[in-house]
Amino acid sequence: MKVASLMLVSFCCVCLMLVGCSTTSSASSPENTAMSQTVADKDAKMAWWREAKFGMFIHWGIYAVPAGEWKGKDVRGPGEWIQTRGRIPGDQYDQLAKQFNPVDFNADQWASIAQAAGVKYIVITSKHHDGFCMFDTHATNFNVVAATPWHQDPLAQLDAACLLHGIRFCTYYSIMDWHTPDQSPHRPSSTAPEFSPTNMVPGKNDAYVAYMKAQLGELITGYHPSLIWFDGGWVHGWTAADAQTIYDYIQSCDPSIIVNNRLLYGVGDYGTPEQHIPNGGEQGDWETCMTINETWGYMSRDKDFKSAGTLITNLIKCVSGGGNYLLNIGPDGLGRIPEPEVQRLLAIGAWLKVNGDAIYGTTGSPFKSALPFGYATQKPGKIFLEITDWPTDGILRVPLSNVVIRAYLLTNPNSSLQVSPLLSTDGGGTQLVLPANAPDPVASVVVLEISGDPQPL
Ligand code: JFZ
Repeated sequence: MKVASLMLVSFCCVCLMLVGCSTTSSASSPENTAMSQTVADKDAKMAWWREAKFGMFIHWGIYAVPAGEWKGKDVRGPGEWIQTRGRIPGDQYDQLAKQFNPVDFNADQWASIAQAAGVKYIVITSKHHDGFCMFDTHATNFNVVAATPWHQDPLAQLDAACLLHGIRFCTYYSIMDWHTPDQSPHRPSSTAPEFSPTNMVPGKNDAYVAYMKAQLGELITGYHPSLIWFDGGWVHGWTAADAQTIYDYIQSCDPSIIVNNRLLYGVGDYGTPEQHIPNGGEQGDWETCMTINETWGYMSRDKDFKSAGTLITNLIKCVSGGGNYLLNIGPDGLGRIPEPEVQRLLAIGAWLKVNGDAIYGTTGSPFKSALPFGYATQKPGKIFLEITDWPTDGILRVPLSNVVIRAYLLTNPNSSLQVSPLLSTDGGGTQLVLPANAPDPVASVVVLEISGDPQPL
């Protein structure tokens, strides 16, 4: 991993010399880009991400300071939306930067928690809709190094810590920007503006795209993200040409960078269902992003945390549907990951430590429909059954016609389970005899070794 990342760095530098990740380079046409990425190119680019299955989203910015409250009142909506939902004028919102002093931030601790949770990549906000930049950028002073008393670059520190902990560093970037002069608020007002959805100021698309390129160039060369997660593309006047220009620019800097689909207009590498897990998955590559409580950015009053069991089941459901799970955390204004979030992450990690073989590097369920007892994933020659409803009669009926070479519990690989084919009068398939008690209270994994491709009934 370290070697790979270092190679990536040197590769990026070489590429910079050759292609010049330059803000002035003109974009190639959309047709060129679409054709220049072959299926094989895309498979190679997506390989690590398809194996990773589990990522950690981090929403962190100066909105963590008000934490969902403005002038003593609760502001509805997620914490990172407080500026528009609270109708906070820019000159007042900007003052939050002066209060952002996260003295408890510890990049190594965050990366250790991510590693213990079993995530393979993190995606952290470099700039959210408020326009505040959480990295050292020369394109605006509205950034964490220049505008806060803290004067540190958390993304640089996390990038380095992720490398040490074997985790891919990736970054989120919002197209909508409530701070740039190139976009105007939905309802401008000096006392109670409503920002979202913004409008591109007529004639300013090129200027804003140049600003984005400048910042993305800084991020790519300085922090070498494996993936860029765009968002907030619902700006009136954001065009397909703008989206394609940004995608092409990123590819020109480093063609190994994965881009999600929220540049909009069908540009990008994978789908991003939000806050739900599509039943049976989606076509192509996809990743469900989800909050661990109700908010993305820290909100002190939001104590509505999903249980560890729900989160583990969600991860299994995503992977069984062929997708990834990107689980969000919202660190507070002092740089602390809230304790209930840490507990849940560690619980998922403990489950993955035992059962990770059924998750990482697998593909989705081979079965034609949902299984009554839980979920399934597969690797060549193996089917993993993640059993969330342990059968009370001790018999697991699997709609599979393959000869099962051997079946065992992942917790006990040396002891085989009794397997017998079911009579066609019983619906056919295979039945397994399970121990009376489930090894895991949330999901226990049975492994079926099979020959040939799965033959689901
Ligand atoms: C967006 C952001 O507005 C939000 O703050 C957070 O960053 C989240 C990950 O993404 O929220 C969205 C984006 C898209 C939809 C809904 C909320 N959508 O497509 O329904």
